[in-house]
Amino acid sequence: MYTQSLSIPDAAAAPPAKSVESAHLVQKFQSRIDDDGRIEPQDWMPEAYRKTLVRQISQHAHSEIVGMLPEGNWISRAPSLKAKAILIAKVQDEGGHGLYLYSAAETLGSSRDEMLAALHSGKAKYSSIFNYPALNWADVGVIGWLVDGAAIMNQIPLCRCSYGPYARAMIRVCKEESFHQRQGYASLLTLMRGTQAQKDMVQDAVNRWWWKCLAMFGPPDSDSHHSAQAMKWGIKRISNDDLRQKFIDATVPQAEVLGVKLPDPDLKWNEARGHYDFGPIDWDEFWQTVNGNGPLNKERLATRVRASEEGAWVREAALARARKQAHTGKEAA
Ligand code: FAQ
Repeated sequence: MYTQSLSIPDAAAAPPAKSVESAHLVQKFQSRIDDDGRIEPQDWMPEAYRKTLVRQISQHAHSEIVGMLPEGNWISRAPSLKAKAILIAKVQDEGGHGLYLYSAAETLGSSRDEMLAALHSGKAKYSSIFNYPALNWADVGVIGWLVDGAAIMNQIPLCRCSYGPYARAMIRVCKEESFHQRQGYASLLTLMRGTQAQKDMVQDAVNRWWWKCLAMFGPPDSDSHHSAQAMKWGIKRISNDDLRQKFIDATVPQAEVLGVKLPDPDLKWNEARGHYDFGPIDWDEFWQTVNGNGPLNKERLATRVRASEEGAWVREAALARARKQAHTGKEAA
């Protein structure tokens, strides 16, 4: 259902992998990447490259749609009509990002049904960050400022990813994420000009989200088992640790303008390195969350499964209509 995948031979019909992945094809493929060219859906690619992309793009798509939940929860409680309209648009954009990304992954021969089944069964991952609760209105601003801010930092290099459909999808996603980050920051600026209780609310939200945002970039380079190959294939352009550092360096001055304190006693400018030093990240907590044991993993997944079940009739109706239109079209021709 819904697949837009191009005609890619299935595994049974394809010749044995070793003969297909001849040294010549591999070399041609790698040279194109080394020359900063793009790989398109109809091009030959190693099976491992295809699998890596399906894994990363589908995880990314799942993150976008699960990522709608923490802020979506606040739409009915937004403090003004304007704030509500902005939040609806923002959450809707995240759903759109999921759509572009599932479509990009489908060009690699994976159907959306397969990818969603992997999400619903708990087999597929999505970003750790969305397993934490948005407790008050300041959390919504902090998600925009820090979570979208971290997402952009990670995603801008993906606009130059070697796989064409993913790279092109990321260009539009990044433009929209940039608006998301600004609206979050603007909302926090408003709160920081308000009462002491509002300022405290912002500080509390920053305290709870800061470290989780740093972990979004993935494990340290030394523990990142996919990074080396993904860099060679031009999927990743900047490593997890380097992106994390870029995010910290960019965010510290923004926190100063806002008037909040980032909750890290070790955070200080290192003149020799030309970067901010920062304290240790709790990787045990990160892996607990990635492996399904974060505060809201079960709730988030249950909400997605329920939404899918409750929306089944819409998908069936859309398919029935498409079939009817195709049939009517044939008769008219
Ligand atoms: N959460 O070897 P690496 C957003 C897993 S979008 C969960 O370093 P890789 C927009 C990783 O999958 C946010 N799992 O892996 C928004 C792998 O496990 P596997 C999502 C994580 O792929 C904002 C294992 O750890 N963005 O926020 C995480 O080279 C606001 C080893 O790691 C993307 O997905 C994590 N944080 O690098 C929406 C961007 N980190 O698969 C709503 C695209 C790592 O072997 C509201 N993805 N893991 O079982 C990427 O750039 C990469 O996949 C990384 C991980 C950087 C996430």
